[in-house]
Amino acid sequence: MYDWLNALPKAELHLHLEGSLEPELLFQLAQRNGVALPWPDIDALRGAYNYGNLQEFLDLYYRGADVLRTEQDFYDLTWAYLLKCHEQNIVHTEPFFDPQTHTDRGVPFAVVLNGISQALKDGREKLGVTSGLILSFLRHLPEAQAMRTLEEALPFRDAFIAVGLDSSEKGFPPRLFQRVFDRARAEGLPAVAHAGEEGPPEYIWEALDLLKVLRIDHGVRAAEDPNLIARLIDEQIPLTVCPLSNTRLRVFEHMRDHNILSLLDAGVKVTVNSDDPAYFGGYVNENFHALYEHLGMSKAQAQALADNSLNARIVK
Ligand code: ES4
Ligand code: ZN
Repeated sequence: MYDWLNALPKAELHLHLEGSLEPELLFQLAQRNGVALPWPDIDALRGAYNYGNLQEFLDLYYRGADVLRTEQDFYDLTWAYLLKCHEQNIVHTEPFFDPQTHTDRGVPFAVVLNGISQALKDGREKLGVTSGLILSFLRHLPEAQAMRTLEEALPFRDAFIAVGLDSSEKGFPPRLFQRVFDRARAEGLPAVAHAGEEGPPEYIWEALDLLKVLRIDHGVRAAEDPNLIARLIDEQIPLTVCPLSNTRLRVFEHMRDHNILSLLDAGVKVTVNSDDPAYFGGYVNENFHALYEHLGMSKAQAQALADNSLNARIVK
């Protein structure tokens, strides 16, 4: 079963490039850039990978991203992730990056984008991994700053396939970002948004009705609202679900409690993704393995999940 799961061709639709920064590369970049770290060694950093909720993880994730300074750093980060895709039969990926995490530290937008874009191009040419990049706004910061980020990105319009919305969810509903998503749509950029990870089903309704998203990132709390589930099925709106992330961040206490297969069997277009693989203990294949081990996922269910991921691509 493991070999069969590993060999399935699949797409990854929910991956934060900053969250693919493995501890070894993090320490290497810190040394290369002369950045002092709060952890004495890699084991101490790994020991900090223990979170009670989304915010505790995000505090570590933003701290880790501070080692990313040069175009080469962003290239190396992205290339390491693409090698993993190649290893895992991820034939297509639509990763997020968070420009504000870098521009707010003084790293120019073009430095971030050029490093990532060059690696994605090499991934297509040398590994055969196709891709499209999603520019994600940080929802814990004001909409005006997201708007400024969009303005900074528009000269590079062709480098993106969509905009997204991530970071701390509770208290930062999608409706706060309606104008920036309106602007992005006017520029021809489709949208996705994190909703219903820690936040309530209302945030998923808002993402659909106000931000006009094509997919919902996470969305597992939709299960609390039967009318919402009916709509997701009716409109075939994909959910990019991240099982290991959800258990690490205590959205579900144990993998056996996860609702992804119930949603699949109900007719929701769920997909399997890694979110922040360096921080949550695995890439896409390890997520599939966990569903087999703890939820008894069948081959037919795994095939449907992989097919959903390929069909839910923005880049066809
Ligand atoms: C994230 Cl798991 C998760 N949720 C929201 N925002 C994020 N950014 C990176 N990982
Ligand atoms: Zn995410």
